[in-house]
Amino acid sequence: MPNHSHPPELLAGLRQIARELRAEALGMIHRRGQGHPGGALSAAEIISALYFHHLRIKPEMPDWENRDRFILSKGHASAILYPALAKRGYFPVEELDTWGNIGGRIQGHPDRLKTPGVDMSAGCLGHGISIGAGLCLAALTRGLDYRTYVLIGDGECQSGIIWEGVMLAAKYGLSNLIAILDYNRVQLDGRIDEIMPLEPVREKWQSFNWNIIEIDGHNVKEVLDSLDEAGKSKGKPTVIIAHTVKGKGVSFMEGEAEWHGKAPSADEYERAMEELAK
Ligand SMILES: Cc1ncc(C[n+]2csc(CCOP(=O)(O)OP(=O)(O)O)c2C)c(N)n1
Repeated sequence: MPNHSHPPELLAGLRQIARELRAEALGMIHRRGQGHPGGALSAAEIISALYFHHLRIKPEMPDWENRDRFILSKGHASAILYPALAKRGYFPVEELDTWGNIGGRIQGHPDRLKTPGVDMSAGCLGHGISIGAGLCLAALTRGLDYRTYVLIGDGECQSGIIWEGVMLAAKYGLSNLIAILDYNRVQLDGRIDEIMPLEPVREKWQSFNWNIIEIDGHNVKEVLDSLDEAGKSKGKPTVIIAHTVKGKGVSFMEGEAEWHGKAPSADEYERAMEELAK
């Protein structure tokens, strides 16, 4: 992948935001007593780079028709998305404390009809690529130049509908569709390799005629470079295969399926925050 130039202050700022998003996400999960820390923490740099630099959005106009769309297809990782939306001004930061409240705007899984800035309701895994492809077709037919970014999980790729969407996007040459695979190699209760092997991942997407970029998903420079590079694709959708670590940033959560969907106790939360502060 060609090297793009980004000012060091930008990279440092995005790293810092990723740290803050992780802390916010764990705080939300701890206070609520439920949530999905593993897959939230693995996506922190990706969300930071998208929401605090790359996406063409206007938080004051969440329905602006030519905004870039972002779909958190792995909707269970909402704890990393909501703090980013709040920090960008889609809703007050204090509202994060209402996460999951019945009737509230910030639901456990993303709800497009309730939360400003959410472009697709998610939670039932698998649908982001197909809906993203639809949004991209809509852009082309309406003469709009927005792009659609879809964050998917590796466990999520076990859903057959992922591959239906992948075929469709290639058929229509949707270069305005960018999938980001959070390849943390662990799903709900075990390792991908044991439950349903996904390898060879790169060759799979290649055989579906997608443009492939492979990065370290915790390296903000590589994340930014890959997003820039994806924007240059002609006639092919792009998948950014982001190698990540489930639970990244908290040693006792890293790589552990146990932390897929469990809230930290008071003691665990304290230890986690100490690590994140380093
Ligand atoms: C259609 C569907 N099947 C099963 C589930 C239950 N479920 C929630 S998260 C998850 C594992 C997802 O793993 P992965 O995509 O790797 O997510 P990550 O590791 O990034 O959190 C499963 C099976 C679901 N939400 N939707």
